[in-house]
Amino acid sequence: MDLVVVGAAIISDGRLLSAQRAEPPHLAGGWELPGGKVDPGESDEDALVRECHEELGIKIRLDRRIGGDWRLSERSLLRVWTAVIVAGEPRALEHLALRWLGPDELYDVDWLPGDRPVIDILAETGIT
Ligand code: 9L3
Ligand code: MG
Repeated sequence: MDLVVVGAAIISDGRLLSAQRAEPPHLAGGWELPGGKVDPGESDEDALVRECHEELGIKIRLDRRIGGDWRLSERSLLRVWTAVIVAGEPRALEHLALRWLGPDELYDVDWLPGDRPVIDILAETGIT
């Protein structure tokens, strides 16, 4: 069974939120869509709302799924939803930094390889 990781493409005022990982060492410094592992017995959607609260201190509402299962590694896959913030202001509680990216800035950060194809879809379809 693959480990399911969920990620949020949080969009606000036409900009996408990117977050710089602090760990593990081989991923630290890379940028990702915030999120994390789904716990046993938890739905993907609940996990994503929980992770964004833990990592960013915000409450989000999921909007639409982007693509299907994005392979992260031999054992794990990534599922992504677009989302909007319904409460709070994102803070880097577990990341090194946060950055809002406008439509022309989507490739200004060094995305983790697993997230790149998702960013390509966002760039093609537009983030607003
Ligand atoms: N991961 C990759 N892209 C993402 C996210 C949220 C996570 N957008 C990878 C990094 C870790 C694993 O998935 O190897 C689990 O993520 P986390 O629970 O450490 O955030
Ligand atoms: Mg995480």
